[in-house]
Amino acid sequence: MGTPFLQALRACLGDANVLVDGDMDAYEVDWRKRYRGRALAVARPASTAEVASVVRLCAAHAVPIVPQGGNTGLVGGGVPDASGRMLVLSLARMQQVRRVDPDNLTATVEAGCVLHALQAAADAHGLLFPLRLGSEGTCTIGGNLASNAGGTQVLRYGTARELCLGLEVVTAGGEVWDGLSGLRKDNTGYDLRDLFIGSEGTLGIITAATMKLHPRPGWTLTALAACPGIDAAIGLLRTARARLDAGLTGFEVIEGFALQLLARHFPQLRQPLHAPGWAVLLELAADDQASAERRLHAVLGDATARGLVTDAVVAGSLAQARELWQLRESIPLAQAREGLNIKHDIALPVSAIADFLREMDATLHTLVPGLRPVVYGHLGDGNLHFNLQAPQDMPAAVFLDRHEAALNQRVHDAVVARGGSFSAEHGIGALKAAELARRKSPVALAMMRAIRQALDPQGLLNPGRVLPPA
Ligand code: FAD
Ligand code: 2HG
Ligand code: ZN
Repeated sequence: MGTPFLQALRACLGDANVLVDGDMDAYEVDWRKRYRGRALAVARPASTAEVASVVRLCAAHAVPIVPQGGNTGLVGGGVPDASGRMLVLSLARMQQVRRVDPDNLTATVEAGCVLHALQAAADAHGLLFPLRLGSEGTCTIGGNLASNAGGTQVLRYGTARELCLGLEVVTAGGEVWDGLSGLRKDNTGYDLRDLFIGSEGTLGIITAATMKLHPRPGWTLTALAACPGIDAAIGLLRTARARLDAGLTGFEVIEGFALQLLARHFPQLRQPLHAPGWAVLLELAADDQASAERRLHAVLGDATARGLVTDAVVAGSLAQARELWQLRESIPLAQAREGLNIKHDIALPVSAIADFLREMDATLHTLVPGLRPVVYGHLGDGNLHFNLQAPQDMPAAVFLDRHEAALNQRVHDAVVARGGSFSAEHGIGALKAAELARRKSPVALAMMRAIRQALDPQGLLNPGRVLPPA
């Protein structure tokens, strides 16, 4: 039977939707297998009303809640801690696409709707939902919004925040806020929507969202180009921006060692360029095939003439484009297979990136000889994944234990000194809560704590995440 809390939870959701003991494993460990906690139970509500009832029950019994969508988060914010006291509130059963409104260019979906399902729903109407992540087959719109996900199309369409018009949220008190507006203009007071986006489950439970759709481009073309160095890749970005403007929809960089890891762990993936120093994956959209090809060749021709590009392949079909994207999207998996690594998800002004990388190259190896940086990311919007793999002969656990703190400090100091961010798109979660407390100004921290206190006075929503205890 369990405690009065579990009995009430079962009465509310039905026995099948309250998991305990051995059934909770998949909910208790994060994608990277870096955070493994223990939950009190897992609740799987099917509607907003059920979410509200569960939250009211938690408030009455002082049970902390960790909301969970697809559990693909990379900062340990979506799994319970080790206390055995937290309830995992999974939104996975709330998957409905409530409405697609082609004239308003919006779709309203439930929080547990998988990102790929929303992309497909938009596509079925001849429209585009442009958020694109390697985890799109599993991550959910609720999780995307709670972490303000970025991905590969941010330079053209913005982050999850910029794609969201309205939200439905269950508050910490178990009330439902219906803010599912589809309006592009609405200046009626404080923007509550933007408070919840990026709050990682600490201010409310997102149960549904109205997202912006876009017209689907007439033609999309993808190319992979070899660049001799990061300066050349940035030169290519400047050229592509100047010539393509809003037609440039993706601009990803991959450093040579990341390609070597791909070859080691995914030998079946064809690598069309021969051992480039850096590779750039570039995507452009145009009205039709002829204009897409003309514009892309102009960019590559110009860049080649100036020595920025030494080799390039252009996808001749959708399948070939998919293959090129698969290379890029498989890097996090190749890294995971190589062993647990230290992730730095950083944003910098594009103009500061080459200098940052030079400083890292000159200093990090003296801290940890044999260190293996894996550098790739969304150069088009200034977001790099500057991830550090252990030296070949050092077990990952020893590497993290001995060197994580010092490496984080060195990397984040260099980022902050250049006006950058130590969390560009993955959020704070448990991984970076202490770093946030260290690096945010006292004024910013005080405002954040005041907001959290006002919206969740009992401190039951994802405690310990984003803001560490004062
Ligand atoms: P979860 O992992 O379940 O949760 C993430 C956070 O949001 C947690 O703090 C959780 O408590 C909270 N949360 C979840 N649902 C709700 C809700 N309904 N209401 C309130 N809080 C909630 N991220 C990027 O930004 N860009 C990328 O390119 C990218 N690529 C990735 C590639 C791979 C292979 C993987 C594994 C991850 C990648 N990610 C990327 C990270 C991750 O997929 C995204 O952060 C995604 O948005 C998380 O969605 P989710 O549904 O899995 O959320
Ligand atoms: C990506 O861009 C994701 O592939 C994951 O944001 C990055 O695993 C990472 O560090
Ligand atoms: Zn990324």
